[in-house]
Amino acid sequence: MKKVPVSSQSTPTLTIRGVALYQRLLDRSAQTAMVEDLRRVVADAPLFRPETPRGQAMSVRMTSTGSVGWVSDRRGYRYQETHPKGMAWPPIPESVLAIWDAVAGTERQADTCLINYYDGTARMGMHQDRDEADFDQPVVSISLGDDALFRIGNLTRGGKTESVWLSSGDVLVMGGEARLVYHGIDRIRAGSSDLLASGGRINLTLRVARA
Ligand code: MD3
Ligand code: FE
Repeated sequence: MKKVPVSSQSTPTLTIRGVALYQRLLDRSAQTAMVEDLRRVVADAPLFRPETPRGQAMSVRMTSTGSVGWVSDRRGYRYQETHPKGMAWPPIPESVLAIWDAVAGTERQADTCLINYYDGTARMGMHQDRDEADFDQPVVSISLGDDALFRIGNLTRGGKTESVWLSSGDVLVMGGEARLVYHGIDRIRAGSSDLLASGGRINLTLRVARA
């Protein structure tokens, strides 16, 4: 059996509207090791700043790993087999896949991991994740670096929302009815973590994109 370098915690510390939160699932050494793996990824597949289909630059910078990666430009949101610069995406690091194995609760393996980088002023507006082929497959998110204020809404836009601060090492699992809820990141608490030498926040989202 593959070694999973996380605490043996098997139940969420908090569940909000069906989103399971495992706080500090990764200890500091697991976080440091994951950041090292991500530095190698970003050296091969640099972060880029996507444009929305309406031509608005996003504040979050991104890259991907896996057989496909998420991109956005004037042609729309989609998964594709290559980075905008043309190369194949790097493989998903083993350290990251181990988290999927520990918490996703599905037989399928993730085929993509999106890497989002937030500087102190970046945010992500409320949206649904619906570019994947099978909504029965969960999404797993890993937070690294500065704290972020995560907001969760409803299955349709608008209505009451709930917010929770995410910290470095936290893992979220969105499955079942939570898979299609609106969600976003309102703001980053700049300087709240010293994990990343230049500050900011990394969020990883593991997904099954293809059918
Ligand atoms: C709830 N990223 O990349 S991760 C995204 O922190 C995205 O970078 C945010 O939303 C971030 O699409 C939030 C938490 C998350 C991810 C996917 C979800 C929450 C979700 C899908 C359904 C419901
Ligand atoms: Fe999302």
